[in-house]
Amino acid sequence: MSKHDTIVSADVIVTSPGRNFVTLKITTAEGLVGWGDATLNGRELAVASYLRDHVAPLLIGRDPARIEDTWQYLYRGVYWRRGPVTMTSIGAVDLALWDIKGKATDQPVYQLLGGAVRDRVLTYTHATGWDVPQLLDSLDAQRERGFQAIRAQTGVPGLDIVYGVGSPDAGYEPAGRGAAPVEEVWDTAAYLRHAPGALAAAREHVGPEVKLLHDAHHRLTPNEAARLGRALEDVDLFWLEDVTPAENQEVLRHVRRHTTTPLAIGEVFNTVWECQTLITEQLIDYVRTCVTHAGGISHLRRIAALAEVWQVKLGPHGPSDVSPVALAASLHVGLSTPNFAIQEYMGYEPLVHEVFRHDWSYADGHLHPGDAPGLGVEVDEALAARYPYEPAYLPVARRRDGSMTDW
Ligand code: GCO
Ligand code: MG
Repeated sequence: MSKHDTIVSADVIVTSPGRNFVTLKITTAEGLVGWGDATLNGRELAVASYLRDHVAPLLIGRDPARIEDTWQYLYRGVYWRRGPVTMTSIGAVDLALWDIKGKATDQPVYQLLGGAVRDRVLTYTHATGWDVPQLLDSLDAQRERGFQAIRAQTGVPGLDIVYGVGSPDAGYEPAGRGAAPVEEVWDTAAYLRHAPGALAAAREHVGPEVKLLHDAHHRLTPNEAARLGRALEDVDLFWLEDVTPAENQEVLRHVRRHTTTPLAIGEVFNTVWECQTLITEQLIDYVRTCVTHAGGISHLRRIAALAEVWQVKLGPHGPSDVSPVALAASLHVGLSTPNFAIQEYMGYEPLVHEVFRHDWSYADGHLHPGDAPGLGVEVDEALAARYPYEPAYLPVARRRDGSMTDW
């Protein structure tokens, strides 16, 4: 890439090799191609439109080397800013431009971020069971695959569908195909009666060394969260995630006063400003912002820098509903960022690995981004084109009396 290279096209690819992914492809006059992930589960086409209709035309003719200036242009230069659709779009552009810079300089992106500060990135995956024996089997299966950190979710007696619990042989996929969301029934009291015992059984089963995590998925009041944190203290969780809905950060003060169970929050946050109170008041131990949904590599690094000052670590979101391009980007940040603790890795269906050919690899409970120039992921466009978008939604949840609650 010479000093005179320019962006000549920015195309959006929506593909559904088992589930929907939105991918941005930026091409330069000198023939460099950069890939960005723009997948926002259940709202894919909103991001595709934002990119196609409002961002792509503005990128044409710009200097691909000016990553930070483009970020500022798309964020600060826009009056109606913030929010998941905007920030995911900016994230996709940012990832694609870092990919191009890596390819232009023949360096993996982590080298451009200052180089490796660790040899590999610790990862956690999911274990799931409708009842405790099934959960213990699932934990065993993930340990056999080498995982040393595992998130444990169980069914709740009396509830037919529970967040995070899938069938033992197929991966958990929260989004359901179809024209409308699935409606789940949720009962917090039943969950609070059951979860501490199930997690205590999980700890007893795996012994003290395995890192156990649990996701409450935004459903509790501050006091319920405080009580759950207390009830889980002997389980020695690595983290308890998303105890309360994201809107009111101040409520975490109450939770924090009552429990020392480590807390992780942030997968639905889109900017550093949304994480600010939680980080600067040390109300959390791990910030979970996703490289795609929080404005790309450039912005995730800003979040990491603020978090580092306050001894908060990064444990980014890495569900199967962001693409292998996003996972690659998160790993480049992980390898080069001192206060990066752990990367979520749910894994992908085999077909996804064919559409997104990646240099990152998994071994022995750890991931590595690989040493290919750029992010190290190439998209097979012909294969992607064979799997068009299919409408899919995340579920919604109702209480037993029929009123809506947080999913
Ligand atoms: C996690 C998340 C996911 C989300 C999903 C929504 O911790 O991995 O909570 O399971 O529910 O990404 O699209
Ligand atoms: Mg979560």
